[in-house]
Amino acid sequence: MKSRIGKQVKTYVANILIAVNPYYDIPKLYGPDAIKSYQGKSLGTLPPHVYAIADKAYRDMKVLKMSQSIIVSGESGAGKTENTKFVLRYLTTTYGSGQDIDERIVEANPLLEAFGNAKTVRNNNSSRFGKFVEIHFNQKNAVVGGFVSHYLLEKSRICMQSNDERNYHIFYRLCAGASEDIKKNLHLDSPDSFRYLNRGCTRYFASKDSDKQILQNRKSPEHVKVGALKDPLLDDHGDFNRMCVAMKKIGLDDTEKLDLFRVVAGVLHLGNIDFEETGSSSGGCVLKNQSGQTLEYCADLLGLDQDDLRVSLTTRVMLTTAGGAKGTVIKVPLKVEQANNARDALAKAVYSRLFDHVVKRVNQCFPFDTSSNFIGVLDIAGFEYFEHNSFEQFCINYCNEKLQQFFNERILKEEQELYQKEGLGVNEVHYVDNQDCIDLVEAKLVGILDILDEENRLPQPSDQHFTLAVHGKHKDHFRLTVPRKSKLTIHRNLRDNEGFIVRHFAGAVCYETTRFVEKNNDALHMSLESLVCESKDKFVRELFENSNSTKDTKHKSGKLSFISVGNKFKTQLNLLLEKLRSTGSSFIRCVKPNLKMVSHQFEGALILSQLQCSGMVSVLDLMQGGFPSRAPFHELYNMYKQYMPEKLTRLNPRLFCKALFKALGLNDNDFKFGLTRVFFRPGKFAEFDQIMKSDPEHLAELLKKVNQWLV
Ligand code: AOV
Ligand code: MG
Repeated sequence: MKSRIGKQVKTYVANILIAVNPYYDIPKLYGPDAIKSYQGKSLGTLPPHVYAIADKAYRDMKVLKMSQSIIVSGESGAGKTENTKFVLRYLTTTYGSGQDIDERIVEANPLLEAFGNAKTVRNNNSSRFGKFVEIHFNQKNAVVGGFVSHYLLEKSRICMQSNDERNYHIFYRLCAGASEDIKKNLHLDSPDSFRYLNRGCTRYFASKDSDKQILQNRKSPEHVKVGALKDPLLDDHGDFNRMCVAMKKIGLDDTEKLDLFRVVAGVLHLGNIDFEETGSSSGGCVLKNQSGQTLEYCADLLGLDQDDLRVSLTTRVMLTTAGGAKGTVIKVPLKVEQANNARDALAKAVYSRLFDHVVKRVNQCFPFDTSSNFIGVLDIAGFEYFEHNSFEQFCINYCNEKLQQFFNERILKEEQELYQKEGLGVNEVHYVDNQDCIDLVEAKLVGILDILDEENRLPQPSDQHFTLAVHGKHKDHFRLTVPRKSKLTIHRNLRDNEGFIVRHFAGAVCYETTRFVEKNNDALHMSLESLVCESKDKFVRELFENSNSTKDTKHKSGKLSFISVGNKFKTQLNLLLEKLRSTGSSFIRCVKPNLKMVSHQFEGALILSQLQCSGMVSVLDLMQGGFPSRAPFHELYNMYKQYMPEKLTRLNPRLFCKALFKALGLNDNDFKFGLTRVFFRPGKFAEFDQIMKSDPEHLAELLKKVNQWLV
């Protein structure tokens, strides 16, 4: 595999593109000239490139009259999102209709990233949600519109970030870039003054070499004024302006923009509300004195009544059945910790609804009435495991398990079945079927997701009880073990009721189940729900409209209502896979060259493990003896029929191809004839294609040869 970083950052394994993140801009590699040069070229004619994959998807769509998907995968920081954007830009530039829509599909990204991306220790612009972007084409195969589906925004980040990580970009950008006017109206100050922003990011000192290098590489050092919580690697001020330009381009007017900003600011102020014990016998809590102003700001920005907000945060409404008075509403005071949780739950609900709205709004800017086919690009986080793994990792890895199965199906299973059907006599390659692992997670009743839902519906659900239920139902499951027994992963001293280990295709991961129950529930408790649903602010109210539709209807004795996050994701994921299975597919495997996020450093072991995790090793095994490109005889026949001497057209397509190949003097090892099509060794189809596509005179010459050979 060629991978000299900086010179050659991509290679193919069969038709799968492996793209190494160069960690520096290579304008020539992606510029307009590059875009032009890949148009209409077969895979392999030019150096490996995302554009080549995009063009192949387009040509497949056109020729096969079938929608296509491009699955971009890899670990955090490997380049999925950047490559996704290159694909979108390529397709809209090359096959657009020359209207606004083309640009909008590209310009939607800065807005989505502002609300859904954040700085993590692995990537300064890490996507904290998954997306599937479809570009739709009309009968003439020109772009008519787009559609974005999103998956699982990471909600925990809204209230809490790990060390050296940040909240979503929009918060800092708004504080850094908004006009004085807006800042005044939204009562915004430095990010330092907000709880939701000042608990993750350590104050910045450019100590790490990698950071220094990145700093040096930045074009303008002027934004590197280090203020509190201002990350010198990120240009919040400039990014704010770029985001506003993008908003304008996709058609958001000032009112809509301010709606978004108002809610973002509302969430920030909400986070600053603090509680303290009342000291009275009822055991409840009240707002701390200094939170009065904050409460006012927050209520004001979200269109809520101050007193209602205060009461909803510090008490919970319960329906009581006591004393025979069925259905009496009582208010139960909350403890400080419970009030903190209520506040955070509200913040998460508001922000995630806001994100849903942003995606919905984005979709309105490239609408289409009818479409013949689409090309979808999937950019979703790859397999991950950290020191602590929670519900988020569990969902992501479950998703990757499903995608891996799809990859195996498409690349390994279908490929081998085809070889067999066509009688090629290629050695079989074995791979591990991971259906058992998928079942472990999603099977009805006994799967981990259903066990978790079951727990959520109990009167007093607990993470420990759930964990024991998982172990109880899967005692001897090959894929599941208790943390105690296992030497599979490094983990902290977890007890059996505190976690479980799943053996994924890519490795074993120990999940800590604290907060699984809470994270699996998307519902707000009743008082908060009705509070926001009755907001005086139309925009806020609309964010929460229809939110009752998917909820558990049971509302027994004030029990928390329940919307399952896990099962919603499962449903979404199965729909996505159904869609993927109905399309032709291409794969881009992104690779992260080093952990320091710097250019020109290539860590072999790190890269090898990524290739192993993504199942590339089995693919390499297969392709070593395999034939990744193929063309049906009749297609070749039809393609060249018009140039053929009379005598040749009477031949059947298979014989014609034989004659043609002989005449071309192709090496026998480079191709193989199956029953219905000819198969090529990697790269050889492109060579063949180039000969055939060269000038007609040359072709005529060749065909004369074919004729001679026949005589
Ligand atoms: P990811 O999408 O795979 O991570 P990104 O696409 O955000 O990773 O890439 C991370 C960073 O690497 C980008 O911000 C760029 O600085 C750099 N980069 C990636 N690809 C290229 C390229 N082709 N040319 C130049 N720089 C590049 V995550 O969303 O965290 O899973 O969650
Ligand atoms: Mg990303």
